Amino acid sequence: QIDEAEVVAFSVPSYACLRRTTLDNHNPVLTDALSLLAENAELSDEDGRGVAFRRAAAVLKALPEPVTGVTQLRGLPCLGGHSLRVIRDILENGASSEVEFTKQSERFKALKVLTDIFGVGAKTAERWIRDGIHSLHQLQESGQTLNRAQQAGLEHYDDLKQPVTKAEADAIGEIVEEAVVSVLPGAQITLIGGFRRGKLTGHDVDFLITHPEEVLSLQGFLLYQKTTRNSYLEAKDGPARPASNMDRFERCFSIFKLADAEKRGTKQTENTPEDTCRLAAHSRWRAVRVDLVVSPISQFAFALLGWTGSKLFERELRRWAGHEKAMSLSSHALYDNKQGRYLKATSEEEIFTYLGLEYIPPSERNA
Ligand code: 8DG
Ligand code: MN
Ligand code: MN
Repeated sequence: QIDEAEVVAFSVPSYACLRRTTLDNHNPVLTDALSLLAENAELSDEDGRGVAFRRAAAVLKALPEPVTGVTQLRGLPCLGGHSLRVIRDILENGASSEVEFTKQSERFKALKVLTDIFGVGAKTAERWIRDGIHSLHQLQESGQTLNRAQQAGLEHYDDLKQPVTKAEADAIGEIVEEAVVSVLPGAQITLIGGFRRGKLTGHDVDFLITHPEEVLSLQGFLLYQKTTRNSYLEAKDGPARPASNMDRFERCFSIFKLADAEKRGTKQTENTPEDTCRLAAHSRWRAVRVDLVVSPISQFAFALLGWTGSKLFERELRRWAGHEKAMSLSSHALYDNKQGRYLKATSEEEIFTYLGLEYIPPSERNA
């Protein structure tokens, strides 16, 4: 009964970094469906399809109101035939047969369960599935050798599946801050990732630390840690300078031991065997995924922009920089290919300006 001419036509720029995407999503059913297909593609080593579904979902997240008919989508970018078919299916039949089929499929369910283990990627899960392993129980029975990360991931599986709250993120922030400042007076620690974008829960907590001269001592708090050295060396005047102890480590993907709220005032100590056998019912702490990123002050703005996300927003920023500005953006630096030099910045705003973009605050980077 609605005249087609009256149907609201949405207009959305094709790069996610030109859009303001808040957490106020008016089309969660559609975006959840497309995100699930993206996830399935990513888990199946089809990254191209994964990105296509992520881009389509991001366009719908940017719409100012719920979509009621496919005619409203005319002229929108990033909506390929496949995504449109899924959207039409949901708008007309209430559900997408492809999404429902995928959700029910043994393969997808197994890939999900296995890659939900910290330290297990799609490749490993794929190999295990080929060996007939579809569940945690089957994995434990199989005698597969697990690396240290996977052992820790399996041990803390249930904890790590629980979303992390903002209160927990803040509690960890205080502990990390205290540890950092005790070795490095004056160091800055910033909450990044989803919490910086205003999310109320996350799958982990991400921090940016600027910048250590020493390795941080968080030993008593970490149940697992893998640090990666900073391999980035600015090659601006010829040969790379040797790495100083300033960038001793760049990232630490860890599992953090967070005491229950009522216990938090008291100092934590080394793990005891008793801790490891704690009963869930009497738990006095929980495991939380924590990512620590360390950057020297000269790279702070790039690290901040590069680790705040969302993942798609970051990807789109780099695509914009490369394709539209002939610049290379990373979480360390911005290189201008035409001028043949690095562009220095001390704030995110400056980087947006170099890129010829309007500044988008973190809360509007939820593409
Ligand atoms: P969530 O934890 O609330 O579920 O979501 P999130 O905070 O948005 O996702 P995340 O997986 O914790 O990632 C946070 C940001 O970190 C995101 O922008 C992507 C970025 N990031 C990684 N890995 C890497 C990496 O290896 N290099 C760089 N430069 N950035 C990365 O997750
Ligand atoms: Mn995160
Ligand atoms: Mn993270």
